[in-house]
Amino acid sequence: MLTLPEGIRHLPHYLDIAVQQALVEEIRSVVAKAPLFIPEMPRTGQPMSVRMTNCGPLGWVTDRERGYRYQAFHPETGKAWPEIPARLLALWRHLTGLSYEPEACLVNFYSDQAKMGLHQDRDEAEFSAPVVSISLGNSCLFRVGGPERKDRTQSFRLESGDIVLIGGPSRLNFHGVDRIYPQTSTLLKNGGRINLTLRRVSPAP
Ligand code: MD3
Ligand code: FE
Repeated sequence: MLTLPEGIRHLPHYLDIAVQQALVEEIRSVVAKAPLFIPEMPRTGQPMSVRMTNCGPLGWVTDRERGYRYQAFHPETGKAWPEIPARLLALWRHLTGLSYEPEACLVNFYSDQAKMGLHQDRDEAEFSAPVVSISLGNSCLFRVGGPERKDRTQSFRLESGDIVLIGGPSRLNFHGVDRIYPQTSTLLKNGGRINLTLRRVSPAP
């Protein structure tokens, strides 16, 4: 039996195909204004295999010199991030019941070879707000552990249209993406996977 850690809710097949397609179009328009960049590990400059961009007042970026951070502008164009599509703000409102908006929507693009190592999300100043994660395109094997790196982990599959809500006691749990399963979705014509995470970054009002 697979029981997720307390505070993590997996909503399989939450978004229907039409909504998934509409989201992909909206993300294409975000990427046209804010091109995908290759994030670098702090200090080593080692490139990550996932490509990223953001929408919203703040975006998550990382490079060798300045490390992990949120900032209001694209690291290469210097332009403000595009707005978060209204459909995503409505989803956040509906799923969280919160009266304030997310400030960042991180867009992760995984090629079929990409992965993301086990890590914590701790660059936000507000940990009481949940993270809302939306999966589009090919399926992945997702891994989640506890608040310490040594804690036992469990893996489960995330599919296109799935949503994961991460909150409360699991907000600082270690997690990562072990692999993408090629050809498990027809949503993205060139394969790969998109993950969107909606986040509150600064203290909630
Ligand atoms: C569990 N992204 O962008 S989203 C990330 O699928 C990230 O692209 C993964 O990890 C992805 O930082 C996973 C689901 C997620 C997000 C935050 C979490 C799971 C989490 C925070 C704590 C525990
Ligand atoms: Fe993360």
